[in-house]
Amino acid sequence: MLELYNFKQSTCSQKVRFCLAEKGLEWTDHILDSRKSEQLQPEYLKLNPNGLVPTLVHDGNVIIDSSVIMEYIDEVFPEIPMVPRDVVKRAWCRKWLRYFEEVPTPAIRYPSFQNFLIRSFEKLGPEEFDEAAKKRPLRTDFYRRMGTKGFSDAEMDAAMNNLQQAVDRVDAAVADTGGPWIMGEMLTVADACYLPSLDRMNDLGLSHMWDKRPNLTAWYEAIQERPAFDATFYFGTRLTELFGDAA
Ligand SMILES: N[C@@H](CCC(=O)N[C@@H](CS)C(=O)NCC(=O)O)C(=O)O
Repeated sequence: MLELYNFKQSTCSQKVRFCLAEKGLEWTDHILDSRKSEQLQPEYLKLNPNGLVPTLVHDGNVIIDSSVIMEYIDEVFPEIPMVPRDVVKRAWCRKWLRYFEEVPTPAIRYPSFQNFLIRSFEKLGPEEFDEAAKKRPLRTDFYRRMGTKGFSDAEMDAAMNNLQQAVDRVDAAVADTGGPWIMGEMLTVADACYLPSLDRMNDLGLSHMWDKRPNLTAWYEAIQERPAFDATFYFGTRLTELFGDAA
C-alpha cells in the first residue's frame, strides 16, 4: 500500500504525484493543510522530522524527500521505467535531479511566497512570526529572511535569474537530445522534477520567461497532454486557485 502525505499546491508533492500517476500506481492521498501548519504536528514530525511534504509510506516503510521518493518508486515499480537503466544515462538523469534541486526548486519558493504564501503570515506580530519561523526545522532562516514584509529585491532578482537559467538549460537540453523530453525519447524523473517549477511559473504569470524558447514550450505542451498531468494538477493545486489573484 502506498500512502502519500502531501499538500495539493506543493511543487515537491506534485513531482511525486506526477511520477506515481505516470507509472499507473494507485495511492492513498493524505492531504495536509499548510495554512494550519499540519506538517508541523507531532504525529507528522514522527514520519518526517524535517516538517516538510511530501512523505511516502510504502507497506509501513517511511521514505522522505521527493527525488528520493521518485527513485524509490522507480526501483520498486520498474514496469514503466522513469530512470534510465544504462548507468551513464542514469548518472545524467541524477545530474538533472541535483541541478533542479539546487537551482529552480529553491528559486521558485521566492515568488511563490512573495506573491501568495506570505499572506498566511502577514498579520502576525514580530514575536508570533518568529515562533512560526522557529518551528520549521529546515526553513527557519528562509522564513526569517522573508519576514512579514517579503524578500529583498536582491533575493528576488537572484531567484529570477536562477529560474531563467533553468528555463534556458532545459530548452537547450530538449534541442540537444531531440526531445520530446529532457533526456530524449524517455520521459524520466528529471521531467517530473522540473515540471512543477515551470507550472508554478506559469501560474505566477512568468510564462514570458520562455516566450523565445520553442523547445521548452514544446516540452511543456507535450507534458500537459499526459493523463498524469491532470492527475497531478487538479483543481486547488495552483496558488491562484487557492489564494485568488497575486498581490
Ligand atoms: N527536499 C525536500 C523539500 C520539501 C519541501 O520544501 N516541501 C515544502 C513544500 S514544496 C514544504 O513542506 N514546506 C513547508 C513549510 O514551508 O513549512 C523534498 O524534495 O521533499
